[in-house]
Amino acid sequence: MALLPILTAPDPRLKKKSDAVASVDDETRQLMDDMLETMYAAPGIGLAAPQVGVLKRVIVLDIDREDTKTGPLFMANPEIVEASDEDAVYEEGCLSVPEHYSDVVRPARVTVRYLDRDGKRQELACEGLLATCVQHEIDHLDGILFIDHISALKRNMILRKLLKARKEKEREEADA
Ligand code: GNR
Ligand code: NI
Repeated sequence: MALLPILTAPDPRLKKKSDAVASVDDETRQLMDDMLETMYAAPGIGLAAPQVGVLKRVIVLDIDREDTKTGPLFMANPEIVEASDEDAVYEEGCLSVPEHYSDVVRPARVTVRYLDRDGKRQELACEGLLATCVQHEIDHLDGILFIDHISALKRNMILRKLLKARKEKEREEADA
């Protein structure tokens, strides 16, 4: 297992569309395991492969680590096959948009079809935070961040602050 560095916006790799995996092989499983460790350490409740610079359609989720009944979810090639007409609003955050939070409107319930860690086809009905999180992660696979769902004014303000924070960090590192 290994901790992987998490990319932050603005980064061109976060805007790219990721490729489907041909099969869930040992390399995919290694990626899933490293992503889970990275997500737990962050800490976060979901992580998508492009956030660690790997442009593959792989996500991991665990919305409640305390809940031992439902362990982590590993998904390759996840697809939303059904979405409710009813919407829900959640205040979202993202490990690639550190320290910024905004309300995002999405379908309240979705059904996701995917390949699990064993390469077995699965379908899962999601609601609540899990529905929000799985949609947030699948967005990453299509180069979409939660800030793409809010007003351009707010988005550009956040992106400006992220760039400024990065430049300050680079300056500190250069001075050290
Ligand atoms: O850790 C995370 N928390 C979160 C909270 C509300 C809605 C979505 C998320 S996902 C985020 C981790 C992350 O950036 N996944 O891509
Ligand atoms: Ni995210």
